[in-house]
Amino acid sequence: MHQQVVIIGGGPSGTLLALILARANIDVLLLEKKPLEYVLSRIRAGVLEWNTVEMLRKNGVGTRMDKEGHIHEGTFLSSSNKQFRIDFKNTINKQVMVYGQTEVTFDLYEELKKYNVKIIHEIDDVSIADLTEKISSVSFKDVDGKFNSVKTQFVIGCDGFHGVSRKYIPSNISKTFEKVYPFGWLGVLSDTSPVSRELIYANHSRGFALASMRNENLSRYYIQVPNSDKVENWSDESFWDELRLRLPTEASDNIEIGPSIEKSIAPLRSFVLEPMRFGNLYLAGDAAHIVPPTGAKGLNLAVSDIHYLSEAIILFMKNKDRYLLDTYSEKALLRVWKGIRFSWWMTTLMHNFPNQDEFERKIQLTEIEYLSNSIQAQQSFSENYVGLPY
Ligand code: RFL
Ligand code: PHB
Repeated sequence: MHQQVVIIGGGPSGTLLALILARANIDVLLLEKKPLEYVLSRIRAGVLEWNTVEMLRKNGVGTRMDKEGHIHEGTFLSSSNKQFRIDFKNTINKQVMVYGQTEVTFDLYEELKKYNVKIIHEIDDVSIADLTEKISSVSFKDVDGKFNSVKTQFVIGCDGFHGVSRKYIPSNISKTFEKVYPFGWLGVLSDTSPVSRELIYANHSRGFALASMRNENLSRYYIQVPNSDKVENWSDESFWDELRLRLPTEASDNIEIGPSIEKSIAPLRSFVLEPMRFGNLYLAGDAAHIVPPTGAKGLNLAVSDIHYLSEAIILFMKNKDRYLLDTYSEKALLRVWKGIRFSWWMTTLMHNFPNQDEFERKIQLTEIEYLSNSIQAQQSFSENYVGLPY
């Protein structure tokens, strides 16, 4: 088998790239480890930067998002049970879209059907060879246990943080940067109406909490928990009790509670691998970098990688011009690091750190108070949250 491009991983970055390339008449094979139903049931991100919205629209996957998604012109932050609002529209005349990653992924898979893109699910044991030759090869085991090998000009690693493709960037030419935070997020999805019309990021001495949503009848909440905690330790009742304590009073007084339909713990980590390319292998999204979810940047950084990478592959296929391919890693990383910085800053600002001393706590509260009163600080927050330009 021969393909112009083989993409490993069918999450948002892999499917978006497959769609953009297919629309440019480039021959793509998409390999995904999990069954489609599993991929489509993962509950993840909820906030899309405006650049992400435009990328989806431009590639024919904006219709349902524009109908069912919700535009937010601001967000609430709180500390010590008092909330204030940062207005994206007033500060920088921009906005974000609240539309679940689950929905984005569904729309991408639906659209891919129109372009006859070859997608193979439930593959395993992927290995890559000949990355510095003109033609490379990708081998994998299919669902029937049969081994396959595909020759290709481009291998794209979109297989997330636990994927295999990152390991093919040799350690003598690469460097990793990592920060593991001493807490995780316990997330709950519930068929209840959201407590607030916009998100609330709450700093509280008991730990961080986030009130988010998917639509009028579906809420998504998170609370900070220690890394050692387990989902089994949290009944629905204990989750709601803890959430109520951490959210600002005007929200917690009105919260609607109900049974959880999903409950999981995600660890928090910042991670970057440099460079994002070796020979014919290019990495994009979580395969190359991870952010803590506090700034809502992960999915959005995956989309900006795909913006740069798709332009580079299309330019090469059209004109044999390698310039954008050769500068992809550098260009993508410049934006990635800004997302890494913002999500680290927001995580540090909003969470309760074990062993945090009184001085550090005072600084944290002072920074939140500064943010609540300074239009300049709010402009900088908005600019980063809504998404820096490509
Ligand atoms: P994904 O989504 O992890 O997809 C990778 C795909 O590769 C497959 N795979 C393999 N396939 C073939 N062979 C192998 N060896 C493979 N190994 C893995 C996997 O099955 C999977 O289908 O990476 P991608 O596409 O780069 O997308 C990244 C985003 O999913 C991620 O950054 C976001 O979900 C992060 N994130 C958020 N991002 C935002 O922009 N806004 C948010 O509000 C936001 N909230 C969140 C989040 C992530 C969270 N968790 C669970 C970590 C909230 C949470 C709680
Ligand atoms: C979510 O709705 O899942 C969500 C929203 C904002 C974040 C992280 C997660 O910063």
